[in-house]
Amino acid sequence: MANNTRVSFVKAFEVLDSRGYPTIEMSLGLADGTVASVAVPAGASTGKYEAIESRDNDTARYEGKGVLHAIANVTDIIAPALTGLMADDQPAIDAVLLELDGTENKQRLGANAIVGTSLACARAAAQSHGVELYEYLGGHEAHVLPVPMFNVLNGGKHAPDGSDIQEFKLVPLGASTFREALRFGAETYHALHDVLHDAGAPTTVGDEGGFAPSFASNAAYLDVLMQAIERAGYRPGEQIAIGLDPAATTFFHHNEYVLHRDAHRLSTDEMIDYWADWLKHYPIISLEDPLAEEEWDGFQRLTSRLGKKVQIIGDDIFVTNKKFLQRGIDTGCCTGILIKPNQIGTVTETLETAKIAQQAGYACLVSHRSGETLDTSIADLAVALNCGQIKSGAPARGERVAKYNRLLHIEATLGDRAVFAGRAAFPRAGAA
Ligand code: 2PG
Ligand code: MG
Repeated sequence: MANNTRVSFVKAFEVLDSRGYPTIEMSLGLADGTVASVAVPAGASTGKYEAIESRDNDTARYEGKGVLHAIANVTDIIAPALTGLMADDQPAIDAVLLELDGTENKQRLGANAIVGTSLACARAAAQSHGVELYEYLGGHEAHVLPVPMFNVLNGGKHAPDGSDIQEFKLVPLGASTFREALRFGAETYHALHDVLHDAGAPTTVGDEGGFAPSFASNAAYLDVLMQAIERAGYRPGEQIAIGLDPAATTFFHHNEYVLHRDAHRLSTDEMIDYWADWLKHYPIISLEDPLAEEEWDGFQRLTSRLGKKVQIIGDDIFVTNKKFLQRGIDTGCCTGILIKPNQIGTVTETLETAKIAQQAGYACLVSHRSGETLDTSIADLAVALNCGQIKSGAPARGERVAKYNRLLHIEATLGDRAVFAGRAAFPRAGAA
């Protein structure tokens, strides 16, 4: 049948995410018989200004985290408005969603209902046109395989018994293909398991599949990471560098950074000194949310001091929102942005924010959420943007490796056209 991308139905179901909390799975049909499915992730260390996901707050079910209201919004409000529209006109679809919601932060319909619908339209349109999602979103130029950042030590809100720092990541920038980078990461993850085991530390894992031992200082986590890189036979810094996401908002209390592991309470400038010291001793190439989300002045000082040595990524401070990103660009805060579609709510807004970042010379790091599903849309998004960086947790656990495995397939499909971003993805890092 000739492709006809008019939306014929939109359905939503309540399913569980990787943490065992409810989320939305959607299926969207087109007039030509195409049916696409997507599932929506959920964060734990969420930024204050993220688009708001709809939760039922009915404490009789799932501790109030049910999504039946969001599903009713899809069935009663979104589906009737979208039926008959062309799914391959993404800007028009997303404009309808924004208008139906009518709020600044998507609180009426819920960012979970909106992002699911928006992504399902993109996926259905790609299928109907017979192209891969990355090509549909990024066009024929989409060909760069991102450097994966493997979160192999989990802490903060993702593993409360682990470090204060939420994520310690392996960045295999010295690999020559994505497939090789994945092997570097998995081998080092297993070496880290052995390092921990030999030290008598537990090898239980946190929300993103990384190990979550309890050590006496935050730097001790970097030390085992360095040992693991070497034990796996790789050269730290050259083949595998380190990325951090402290998610500093989560330990910022009453204007102080409270690091329980180190028994420290630090001012903003002392926190900046702390990171500067780590940069001297470890091959850290990427630093995300090193300060709390409202510390714009602090971010400015930190970026002017450290921004040439390491990429500074804004997650909670920017929340994939072009308004906050623009403020960061105008005032010299950060040198890159985390890109999470569910933080802003639609595909169109996500692409727009990424484009603004790229035009300003800011790096884009495409990201999963700590609560995930088997949905792999972010893998395609990273290739569509040619941005060269993705994080999807450890190279273990089904919902994490689903994205990495999807990238293996994309690399194979692109064949000779595939380029692995490698060190070139980090032009802002490594200067003296
Ligand atoms: C982050 C994310 C993903 P969460 O802070 O970058 O790792 O965590 O999804 O809990 O916000
Ligand atoms: Mg983050």
